[in-house]
Amino acid sequence: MTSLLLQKILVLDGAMGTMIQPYGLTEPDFRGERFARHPVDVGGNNDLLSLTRPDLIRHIHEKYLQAGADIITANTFNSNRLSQSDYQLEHLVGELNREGVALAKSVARKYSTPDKPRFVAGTLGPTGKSASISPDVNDPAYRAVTFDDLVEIYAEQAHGLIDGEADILLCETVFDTLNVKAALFAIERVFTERRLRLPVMVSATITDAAGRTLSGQTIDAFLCSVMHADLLSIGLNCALGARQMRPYLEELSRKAPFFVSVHPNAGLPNQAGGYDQSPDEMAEIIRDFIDRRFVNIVGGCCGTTPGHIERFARIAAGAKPRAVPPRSTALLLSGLEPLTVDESANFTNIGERCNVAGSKKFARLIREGKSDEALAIARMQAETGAQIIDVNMDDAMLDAKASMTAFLNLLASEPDAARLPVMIDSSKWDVLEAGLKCLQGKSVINSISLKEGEDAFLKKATLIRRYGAAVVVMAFDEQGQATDYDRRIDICARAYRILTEEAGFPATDIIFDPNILTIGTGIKEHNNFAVDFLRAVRWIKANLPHARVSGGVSNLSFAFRGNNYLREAMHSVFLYHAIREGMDMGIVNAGLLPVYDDIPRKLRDALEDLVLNRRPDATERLLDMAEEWKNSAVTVEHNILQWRTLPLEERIRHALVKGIADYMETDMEEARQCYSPSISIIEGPLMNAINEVGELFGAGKMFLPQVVKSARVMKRAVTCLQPFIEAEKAASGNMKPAGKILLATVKGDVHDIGKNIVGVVLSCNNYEIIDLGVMVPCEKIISAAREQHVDIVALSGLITPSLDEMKHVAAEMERGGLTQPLMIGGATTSKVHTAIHLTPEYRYPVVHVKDASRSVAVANSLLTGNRDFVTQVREEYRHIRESYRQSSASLPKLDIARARANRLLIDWKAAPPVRPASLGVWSWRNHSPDEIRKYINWTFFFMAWQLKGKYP
Ligand code: THG
Repeated sequence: MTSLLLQKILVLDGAMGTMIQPYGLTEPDFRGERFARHPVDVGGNNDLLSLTRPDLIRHIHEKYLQAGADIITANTFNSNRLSQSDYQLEHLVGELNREGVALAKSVARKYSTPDKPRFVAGTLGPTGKSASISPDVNDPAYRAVTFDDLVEIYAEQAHGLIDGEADILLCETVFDTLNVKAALFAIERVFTERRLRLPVMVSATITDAAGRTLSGQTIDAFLCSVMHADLLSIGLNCALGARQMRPYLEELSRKAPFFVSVHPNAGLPNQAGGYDQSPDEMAEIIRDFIDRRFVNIVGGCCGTTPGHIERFARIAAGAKPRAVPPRSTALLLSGLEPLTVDESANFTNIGERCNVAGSKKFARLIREGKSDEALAIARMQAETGAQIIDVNMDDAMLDAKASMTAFLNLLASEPDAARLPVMIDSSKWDVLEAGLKCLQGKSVINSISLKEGEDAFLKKATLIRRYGAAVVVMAFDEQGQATDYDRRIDICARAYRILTEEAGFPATDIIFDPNILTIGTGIKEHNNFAVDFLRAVRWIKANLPHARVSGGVSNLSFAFRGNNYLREAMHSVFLYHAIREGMDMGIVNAGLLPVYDDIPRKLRDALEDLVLNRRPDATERLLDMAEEWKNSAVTVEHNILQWRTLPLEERIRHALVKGIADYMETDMEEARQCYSPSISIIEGPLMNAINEVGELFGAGKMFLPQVVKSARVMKRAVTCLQPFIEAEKAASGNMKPAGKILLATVKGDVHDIGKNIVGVVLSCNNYEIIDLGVMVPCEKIISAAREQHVDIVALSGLITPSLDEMKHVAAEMERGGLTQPLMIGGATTSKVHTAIHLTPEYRYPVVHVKDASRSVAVANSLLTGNRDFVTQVREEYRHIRESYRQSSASLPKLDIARARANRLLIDWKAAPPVRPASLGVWSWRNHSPDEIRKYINWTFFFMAWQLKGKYP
């Protein structure tokens, strides 16, 4: 495989879902005879067709092989326990994978020649659940699926794919790096168990205008996170069209030490959710990627056909492939963003404050369960210059493992802090491992050592490697802590040898900590501790290539506890020397280090005497001086809080945009003194601020986790105000609710942030909300609507399959004789889709609601029986239908089939996780009004406030 890729560009196949659609399969087709009596619907479960319609799947593979694909993907994208459980078909996972691959293999063999061998990639999709984002707005630490769950799920799938004799494993459409890290972990385990190895490809999907994955990582942070794995290739697929992918592909291409693949959608989705970039158009963009030597493997995702693949194969033939750059010798880490630690980085600060053993305040907050305030400590460190955050939960009074998991999960919801890599600090292996299972970025384990001998050391190192983390190695061995120079360097040298030679650990991912021990204790044996550390740093840097050196700096000054200024000054002096010796990073109280040159000369000299052990009476002299400097400490915390002095509206804005909930209670209390009635605070300053969040998101200046956080702050503000709003309502004697609205995210869809916001906004406006939650089956919606006598039914959905489900609900409401108006909202929904597909199904008003802030106006208009409104909407939708009919009539025949297929995409491969976010670097300034209109129509994000009033 590798030798082939060194010579030429390989061609991957195109979409499966798009090709299945034109067959117009119905429920009985999916069931076949074998599943005729299966208790639940299986329609739309494309992977099942490998068993019930192998003829059809074989035919599609054949088309792609004829078009010239070198690699075809087996029909196994959703053949995992999690996705199949939606159809109660978990027990089929092994068979689906085995048969899916075997089917593809039998066709590939037929087309394989010595000149052009054909390969089958067993594809592993992302599953529908995220291991690093909470689906519950109210509980950011909650996870719908864990790393351990995913490892089992993926191991099962990998076994099936290997049983079917796949040539390659392809983890594609990665929207959450933690999910794919679990997949890679599982695959590695399976390879080890089965004593074999297959090439592994990983392909991520970028879903937002800021160029990030759904879980918030930039593309280079993503690359760092999976660089530990032995990959054949890394690449991008799905959500963005090829054109929008270009800058991210270019970046991957520049940095990735693997082959690079790309298989984009056929352009951006159109108004109806289909893809219509023609083979010619798309081929031009692919040609540019090839000419610029960005890629080694090209293919297609949603909406691409054998026609596309044929064009790509022709361009790829004879073209020069991209050259793979060598691996970096830097230590590369990541949170949501990447961090490079190398000679050019000077010194990397690791924030020490999220440590229950190192900060009384943090320990108290964790013990008392004040997680918001504990998180604020992480954020404060990031703001004051920490580049990595050390987290330590080792406390006798805590369940360290549970606390580590809870805090890291919570930290993931705090984008200002989650931007940074985490250093997981514990003396217990199970705590370290629990931490590794929470972090999508590339983290650092702090620490392991030879304390328990070589076997334990090797075993841990191997696992750390599999999890994809870097490691701090303390200078300890079976005899204990190294305190003198010789033992410090001997232990580090021994550990280095074992790690690099026996564990296959890359030297770049090793960080030595040759023990920063306390000086100035009055004990003579301690006097040379700092000097020995400095010498050890120099030796390690000169003799252990590419390894880094770190240490816990505050340990140095324990003897001067209570005199913070003196301690901080001592740290600065120490670091000044240590950095010159080559120390790369240190655990410090970031933001509290005075500048070396700013330390008064007299004090600095005295500190230097102590640190460098220049005179025997250094400690006494410093103690004499200590009183003088006792209260000089200046805290930085003061500066960070400057925004608190801004006027109220600006503070509210700041809190929402930055996602800071800490002061909401105070600010809302103050707002209530200035605004009356209380609801006007929501309608005024809060809505203004959230609108700005929407605009920033639209402009790519914020990314999803940040927006989610702002939504949480909004919710917190609303919670503060709610009792007052209700009291005011009661006082005004207007207790009668404006109406009763049923909210539900439709079956097959778990997204509810937008729906929850709509719920809040409506209930603030006196509506009684009955929220049925997510994944709500049609029957439940209809029976609840009947039994609870609701006035309006509101459906929400974020992913493409929800469009079909909504159509189903509308039809069933008609059949069930319901009369309530229907409101439609959510990312994939659009006015066009509503007009074309939903209105014809239901005779009562069906209205698409563009964003949460419109929901009140729409609901009011519907319930006050505003005839004009309903007539106007009907009229507008009728127009949309007509012009749509005309435009599709003018399409050439073939395209109609394709357009129809595209509109009805139902499988995951064909469904980007977040449609509107898939706009990429789209800037409205560069496009014609027509394109802009198209953009607007389908850019409905759950908070599409960004577009309000800005466009034609
Ligand atoms: N090497 C490695 N990891 C480490 C250490 C190390 N982790 C823990 C520790 N040492 C580094 N972290 C700290 C954190 C805080 C303090 C010292 C080291 C500290 N805290 C104040 C004190 O104890 O006086 C408490 C201040 C407060 O409560 O606010 O000094 O060496 N690999």
